[in-house]
Amino acid sequence: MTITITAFERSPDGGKGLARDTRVRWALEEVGQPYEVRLVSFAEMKAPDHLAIHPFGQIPTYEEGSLSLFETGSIVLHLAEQHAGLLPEDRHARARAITWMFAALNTVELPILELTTARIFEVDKPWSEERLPLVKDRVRACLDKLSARLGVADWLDDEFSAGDLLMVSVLLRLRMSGILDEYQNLAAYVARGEARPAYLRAFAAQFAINAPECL
Ligand code: GTB
Repeated sequence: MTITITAFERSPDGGKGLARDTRVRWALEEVGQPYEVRLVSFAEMKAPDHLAIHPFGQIPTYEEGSLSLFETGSIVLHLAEQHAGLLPEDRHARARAITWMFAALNTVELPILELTTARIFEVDKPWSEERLPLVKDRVRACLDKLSARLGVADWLDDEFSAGDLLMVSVLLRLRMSGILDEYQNLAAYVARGEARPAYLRAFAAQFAINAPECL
């Protein structure tokens, strides 16, 4: 059955792979599933046809036959449950990998999103200069613990899993801030994720659509 996902007609990040369709593309590549992409404009995202699939009018979405999904975490979990390659067979190891998926999206991504808001959308506010260091410290408080847990391991729980896929994707958003480079093991962890052939294919596919035209 054909899998169709949605992505920005043109991502505001100019092909850096930070929009969340890259996470779904990466998961699809890891499990070896071919897929099609329906590109949507901001206006199309808010129109009834798209809202019927995504109640909040966002990307990515996932369609496969009569199944429609939204929420990146749910889409990645669905793929990981349907196909080998992203979740271990062992029951406990599988539950731990799913726990890391939630940790990535519910614990680590929250302060990182707050930092993005502070750096980009609040930068012209009179209180921005005072607030930014506080927000950065909240990110560091989280990364201190993640870094301590990862230690010298390659992945969060032995084998690469959907937990790593989401955690690496979330940490990638920090690169521009320079904070990731304060943590040698996390920077190496992200680089390890980015070096996976499945990530490279996913990145290239979104880049082909979003790269600035001058390149
Ligand atoms: N919780 C949802 C999920 O995980 O799927 C969140 C989905 C979401 O935020 N989608 C964004 C969206 O559709 C795109 S990824 N935004 C349009 C809207 O809300 O109207 C977020 C994103 C956007 C832009 C960049 N960028 O330019 O760097 C990076 C990430």
